[in-house]
Amino acid sequence: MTTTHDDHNPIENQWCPGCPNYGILRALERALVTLGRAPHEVCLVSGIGQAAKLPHYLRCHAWNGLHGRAIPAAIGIHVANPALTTIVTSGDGDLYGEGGNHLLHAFRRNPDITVIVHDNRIYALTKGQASPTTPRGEPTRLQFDGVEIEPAQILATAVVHGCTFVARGFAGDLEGLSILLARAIAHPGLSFVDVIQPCITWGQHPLAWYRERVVPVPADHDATDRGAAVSLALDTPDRFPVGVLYEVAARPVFAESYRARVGDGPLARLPRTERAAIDARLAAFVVNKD
Ligand SMILES: Cc1ncc(C[n+]2csc(CCOP(=O)(O)OP(=O)(O)O)c2C)c(N)n1
Ligand code: SF4
Ligand SMILES: [Mg+2]
Repeated sequence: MTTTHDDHNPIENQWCPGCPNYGILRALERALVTLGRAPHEVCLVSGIGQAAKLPHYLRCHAWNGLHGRAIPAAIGIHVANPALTTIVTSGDGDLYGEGGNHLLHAFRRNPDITVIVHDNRIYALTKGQASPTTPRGEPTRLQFDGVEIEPAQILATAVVHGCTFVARGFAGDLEGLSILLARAIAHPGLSFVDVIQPCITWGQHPLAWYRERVVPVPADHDATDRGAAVSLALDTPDRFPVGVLYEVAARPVFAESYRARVGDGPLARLPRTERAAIDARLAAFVVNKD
């Protein structure tokens, strides 16, 4: 039977009571159960921040590493063992700021992983400084007179760079988010979901403010139309279209040709001859062995 619940996890939850991060945690758990992924088949990967603590609270494999470095770790994990369902779950500061470079190139590389961004539009763990998605003019705990620059348009950037599944979710909608996450995880290739996750401690707006501004992606939106997806992705201050913005047939996934050569199993179980070949290449690559 598939259970991924946190009840068996001895780690005490550090999030504020009522934080919408709990909504993402529950939605992800529900999505994994819906898809029938057992705990040992899932690896959650994160960097640093409030959001990045999520892997502590689900019973499955986890890698919680350096600030901004979740994406390369997740790609490595998935390439080493494609049987794992590898999911990055981290914050806007972590994935758009510190790790923005990695995310940009992941859109191009198309590894078969899912990236879930808890987008609270601030650095919450460090008490509310501006992040790449803080709206222009919004005051924060550090930018007292308001942020001076426009926010980064990451969803549009994802579409432009060939990400084949781009969606926005809302942490205040457990049912809708769990369905969206299940769809994202099932999508072959990189699937990217920006989840609106208001920080109720350091953020400028309560959950209710966002609830009023969340709208479904229009029923007549053609999610295979790149131009329409970019238009929909471009943020406006007063509305957040939630749902799948862009979804097209997967293009070749990262390391596909390598996998075609060595098979689908974990690298650790490769025949000795193949491992010896990898060791030989690494040895040739390492110039300074001291
Ligand atoms: C290399 C490095 N730089 C800065 C920090 C300090 N730091 C810790 S968490 C964080 C921001 C996290 O923001 P976000 O990813 O949005 O997560 P949130 O806390 O908002 O969920 C920063 C700047 C750090 N830990 N490591
Ligand atoms: S500080 Fe904000 S993001 Fe962090 S747990 Fe509290 S409400 Fe959630
Ligand atoms: Mg944040």
